[in-house]
Amino acid sequence: MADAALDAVRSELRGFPAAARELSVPSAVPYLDEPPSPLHFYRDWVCPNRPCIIRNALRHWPALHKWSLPYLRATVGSTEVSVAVTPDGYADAVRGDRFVMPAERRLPLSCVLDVLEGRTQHPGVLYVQKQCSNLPTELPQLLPDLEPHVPWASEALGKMPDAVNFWLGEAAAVTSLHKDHYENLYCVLSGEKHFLLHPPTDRPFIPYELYTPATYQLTEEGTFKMVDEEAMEKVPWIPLDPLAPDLARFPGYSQAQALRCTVRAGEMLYLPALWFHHVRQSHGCIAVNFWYDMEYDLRYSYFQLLDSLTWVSGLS
Ligand SMILES: O=C(O)CCC(=O)C(=O)O
Repeated sequence: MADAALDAVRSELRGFPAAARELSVPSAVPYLDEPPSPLHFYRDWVCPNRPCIIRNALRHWPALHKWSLPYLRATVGSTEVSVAVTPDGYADAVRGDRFVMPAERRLPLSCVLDVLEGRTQHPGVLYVQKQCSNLPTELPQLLPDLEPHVPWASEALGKMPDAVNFWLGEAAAVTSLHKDHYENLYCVLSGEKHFLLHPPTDRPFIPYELYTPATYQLTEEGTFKMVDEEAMEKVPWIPLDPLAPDLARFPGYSQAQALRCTVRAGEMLYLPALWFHHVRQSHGCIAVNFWYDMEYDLRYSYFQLLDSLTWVSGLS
């Protein structure tokens, strides 16, 4: 009897993503030619938790015309920034039986630019990606080149961003599949970013496991070692690479449907809270994003329920 009930729950969970997709998930990420009004943004995109790519929203930012690797060298080349360094380009990702975080190095931005421009070599893969408002805290000289927030989004959401992040890295730097509790406005200033997305409703097909956390350490000889973070609790993370999914191990993922999109210089992706995303980029891509904390409303509670049911029913 208990087994039959559990099977019924699993079957409902497996049917749920397609039903949700039919109701409200687009088959491709739509484009807007102009930034929406606060009302339209809230009504058409935030409320239904739907992504879109907005064109012409950054046209008035000097950054769009000015930012390039030589410009960054001239303006902030001597400024020290925090740089994520990994042997294979994957920061915050599952490697073997560990969840591994990057080695963090403080380097003048010119060192990163030297690597990006092929003037010098550095062990591993470099990514300026510290997600703690590194734009205002580490590179405040760049602030006059853009707006401190996205006014129509701040008005729609009734708040200011929690973080404004600056991203600059090598083509090999990849962000593994994950989700955040932020309404994310992701702006590309130079180059392009390739997003692979899953709606939160695909959760029953997205595997999670618990991993011992570890951090890469870069040795004097330029090699990497993984050091366990003994004091940290185990981390739930997604072991699947959506670009080469191991369907023998995670057969459920074959039923998930990814949306792929490329965000080009001058475009802004609205990535709704709780959407799963995997991100790649062109070499030397420069981007800034605004993280607005999500509303912890009923949608959040329903997602938590979906997440818990997926875990306890053993679908994960
Ligand atoms: O640009 C990237 O590499 C990752 C972006 C991301 O994960 C985020 O904004 O939440």
